[in-house]
Amino acid sequence: MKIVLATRNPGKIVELRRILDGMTVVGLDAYPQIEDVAETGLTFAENALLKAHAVAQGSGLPAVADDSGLCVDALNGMPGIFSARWSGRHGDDDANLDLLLAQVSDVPDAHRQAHFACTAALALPTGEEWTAEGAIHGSLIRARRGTNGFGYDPIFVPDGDSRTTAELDPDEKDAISHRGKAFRALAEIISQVLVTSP
Ligand code: ITT
Repeated sequence: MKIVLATRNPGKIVELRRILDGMTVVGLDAYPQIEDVAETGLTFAENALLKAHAVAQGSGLPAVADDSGLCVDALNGMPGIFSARWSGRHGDDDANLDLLLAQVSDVPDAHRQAHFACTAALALPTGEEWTAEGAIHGSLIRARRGTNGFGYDPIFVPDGDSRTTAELDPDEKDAISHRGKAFRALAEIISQVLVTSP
């Protein structure tokens, strides 16, 4: 049984193919007729389910989606669900990161805590749905370090490490990341659901 990855973010696609290794996953590029879904929800779970359902309906196959973001304590949890479009340009990682760094420039080192959050969603063409969540806690540095990963990785240092998530090897990031945790939990659900599906 094939599963469609309901994301157009190239950084996520690379990570999800690694984390869901062993499952037959196809990208959205195989379904050019499926249009982008407006992320109108107010939570990661609502947006992840919106994306997964749209792609399950459009493809006729089980679909998995991820809604994720960086939640900064000093900004009351923002950018949160707006992480991909924080600068006003959806998916402009550089502009989003620069704006966030400027916004927290006056925040002292002791108060720069943040976490990445992810809700992973599975939807079937029948309308059934499941979700799983993951988070990773850490703090923000003041200038980019590292070239791995994507998005805000160059300024996020996980608790217990001195490297940014952009300085971790891909496998190291997957082992502790919000996305790794959420999708490993969802993978167990996927295995059970797809085995018992007609
Ligand atoms: P899709 O909706 O097509 O999946 P998207 O990029 O719009 O792609 P989201 O709405 O879930 O996805 O936004 C996720 C944003 O959160 C992403 O663009 C980054 O800015 C940030 N983000 C999420 N996970 C991250 C990670 O592992 N490392 C760095 N930044 C991350």
